[in-house]
Formats: sequence, structure tokens, C-alpha cells
Amino acid sequence: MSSKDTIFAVASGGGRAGVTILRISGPQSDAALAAMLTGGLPAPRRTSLRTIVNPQTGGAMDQALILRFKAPASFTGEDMVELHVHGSPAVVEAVSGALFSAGLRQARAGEFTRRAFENARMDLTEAEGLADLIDSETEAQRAQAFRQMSGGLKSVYTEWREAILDALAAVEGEIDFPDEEDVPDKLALRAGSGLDDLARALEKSLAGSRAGERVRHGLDIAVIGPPNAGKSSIINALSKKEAAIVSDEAGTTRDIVEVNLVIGGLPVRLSDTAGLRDTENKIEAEGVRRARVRAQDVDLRIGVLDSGDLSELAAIEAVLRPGDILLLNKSDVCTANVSRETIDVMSLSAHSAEDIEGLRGKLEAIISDRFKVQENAGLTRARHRHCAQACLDAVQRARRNLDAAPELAGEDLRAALHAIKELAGEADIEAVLDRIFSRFCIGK
Ligand SMILES: Nc1nc2c(ncn2[C@@H]2O[C@H](COP(=O)(O)OP(=O)(O)OP(=O)(O)O)[C@@H](O)[C@H]2O)c(=O)[nH]1
Ligand SMILES: [Mg+2]
Repeated sequence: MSSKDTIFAVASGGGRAGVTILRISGPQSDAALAAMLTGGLPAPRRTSLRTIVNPQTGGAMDQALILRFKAPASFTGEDMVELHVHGSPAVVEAVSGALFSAGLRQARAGEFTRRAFENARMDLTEAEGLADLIDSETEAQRAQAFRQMSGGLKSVYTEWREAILDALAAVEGEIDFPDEEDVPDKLALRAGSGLDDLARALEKSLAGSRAGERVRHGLDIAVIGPPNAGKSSIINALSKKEAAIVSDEAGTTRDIVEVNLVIGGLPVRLSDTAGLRDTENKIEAEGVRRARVRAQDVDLRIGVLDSGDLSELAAIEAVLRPGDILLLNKSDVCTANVSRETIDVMSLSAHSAEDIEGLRGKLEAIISDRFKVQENAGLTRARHRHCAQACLDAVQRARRNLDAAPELAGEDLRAALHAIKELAGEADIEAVLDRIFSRFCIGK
């Protein structure tokens, strides 16, 4: 793929619409535009309404609002043109034909953003934030993605990098001028406290990274319990639809039934599972196995018991983890008294709308407490977490070596810098870049 190619793509949503935007980027942008206009090129960064013509026949194709950008002051950093044409497939077809005949080619997924990244219009974390913003479905996702796209994480790692460079300067000073009086101990000492601060900052960011990742991906919650406890009834009531079959026959749910909800601004995937019990039935046994696996994988478990039958309490508690929820269902028939320190126990009836809203409120509280958008910009992907962890490991090694063997500390600090470079997308990580940009849509 040559960056010298001039590329184009539809940048707005597909199908029939009032307006469709075609984007062009690369050195031939102006030439391709000129071939479709009868007068001269419009001035850069000014909108102009013009008739665009077929370069071969001279026949009018459409009337378009045209925006021209000159390199480097454009999204990609290259010459760019935006054509706001009428949103019909036939118009797009005709204009695309004219662009193909001018020697342009269709952009690949994420190619505009990749050019913006390669021309230093944004770093990799900002490009990732942009991809997340385009994919965002809830308010929390939008807020987190917008912050990252606007350089939130970049300013965080820029501070980390400054701290590493300060320490490195101090350490190198000690190595290069060992005889200068007064240099060694003081410098090593100064680098030491800077590295302690940096390690604390990295640890704090790493601690918040799971929440950042959860906001991006959404949250997985599984409802588990013995047969007939009312798991499916609770899921149906929460999602306000008949997602799972409810019956008084034990062992009704066998497959995992998933419903998607938005709770506390986050997308939540709620899984209904087969009632946990020993069974001779092969299909039901497979359902029970899947239920147990799902319970291990999710972010939060909701255990459900029939208040009138606590015989499976210990078995369900064995699956629950601290911070999970235990529901004592069918409180309209009978109530039970269970209280636990690490598990949130709630008595309710799946048949009471009020109780279900109470449960929704509890879930909202848990989600905004544990998985909300962090106050400060932070790590939102496993990729970020791995880079920050590598950086922290190197910083801690450097800290240990500072007194014993400062020449090794320098090596460690360079490793820490490399981890930051990877986070920023400055290191040679072609395969990672291919993977990230290919997940964008065409036209971005
Ligand atoms: N009285 C009363 N009955 C309930 C309540 N919740 C559920 N039930 C009834 O209990 C029975 C079992 O409900 P389900 O939701 O199918 O239970 P389940 O836990 O999904 O059962 P399996 O899928 O077999 O594991 C049904 O007859 C429900 O109508 C409740 O709060 N009060
Ligand atoms: Mg069920």
C-alpha cells in the first residue's frame, strides 16, 4: 500500500439518504476534483455549491457541496476533498466511476485514519479513541472514547515519559561523570523518588484499566441458581420481554439465553442459565456445565434461590464471589432471612414490578461504583494494560538497581521508555497497527 495513492470512500452511512459524503485523500485529490468541475477549484476550507460533471462526457452528475483541504491542514494530513452529494446509490455510483477513471482507488477500512496516524495528526491512542467513538452505543462509552480521542491518554503517558526521561538523565549523569564530586548519590536519590511516584501512578492506572475495558466492551452478568428458583422470570422482568421460557417444570432453561440491556450507561449482557443440579438428562447436563463455565467468565453473578427452599444455598454460595448478589425470590409466597458480609443479599419477588426496579437500582449502583468511566483518562484496552504493565515492571527493576548497579538502571529505564513508545504507537509494531486499523469502517 503506497501512501502516494489517492484514495476515496463514502464516509457517511450507506443507503438512501438526503446527503452522502464522499471523501478523497492524497496528492491527486485536487486533480480529480478539477476534472469534475467546469470552473476553477474552490478555495480551501470554504464551502461551495457546484455542479459536478462526468469528466468523460461533460454531463452533469449532481449538485454538490464541496470542501477542499490543503496538506497538512486536513484530517489525514494530505490534500483532501469532501463531496456532499445527494444520497442516492446512483449518484454515488456515478461519482465513484469518475473518481476511478481519474486513477483513484477505493480506501481500505481505516485507511484515512491510518494516514492521519502516519502523518502524525494523531497518536495511536487517539486513533483508538476515534474508533471507539464511532462504535460507541451508550453515554459512558461515548464519554470515555471522546476523552481518549481528544488526547486524554496521550497526556497521561506524556507525563510518564517525562518522569522516565528525568530519571534517565539523572542515572546517565552518574554513569558518565563518576568522578565529579557530589554527582552520584544526590542524583540517584532524586531519580529514586521520581521513580517511586511514577510507579504509583502506573499502578493506579493499571488498577482502573479493567473498568476502562469494561466500559468499552460492556459488562457480562450471569444469573445462576437451582432449577425453578425464578431465574428466567427475573431476566424477563428486567428486560421487559419474554426472552426465556418460564414454567413450573424444573429444568426449563437449558441453553444460555442472553439479553442485552443498558444499565447505568453501560451495555450489559445478561445471561440466563440452566438451573444447577445433578441430572441424568444429557442435554440438561450440558446446560448445567455451560452455566458453570459462564459463571466463571462473567463480571458479576446474580444467584437466585426460592425463599421457600434454601437447600441449595451452600452450593450457590460456592459459585458466588465477593461483591456478587444473592436474590431470595418469591417473597410474595414466603420470606427467608440470610445475611452475608461479602455478598449483597436481597429479598424480592420477580412478579413485583417495584421489586424489579429495586433490583435494577442496585445493579446501577454496583455498575457505577465499580465499572463507571474513571475520573481521569486512563487505560481502556488490553493493549494499553500490557504496555503499562511492562513499563511498571521496568520502572520497578530500575528502582531496585538504582543503588546497586546504576548502569543496569539505565537499561531498565530505556525498556520503560520502549513500553511507552509501544503505547503511543511509535515503536515498530506493524502487525498491531494492521489489526487496529482494519477494524475501522471503510471511509474512516
Ligand atoms: N409466586 C411466585 N412465583 C414465581 C416467582 N418467580 C418465579 N415464579 C414461578 O416459579 C416457576 C419457575 O420460574 P422460572 O423463571 O422458570 O425459574 P428458573 O429458575 O428459570 O427455572 P429453570 O429454568 O428450570 O432452572 C414459574 O412457575 C414461575 O412463574 C415469584 O416471585 N413468585
Ligand atoms: Mg429458566
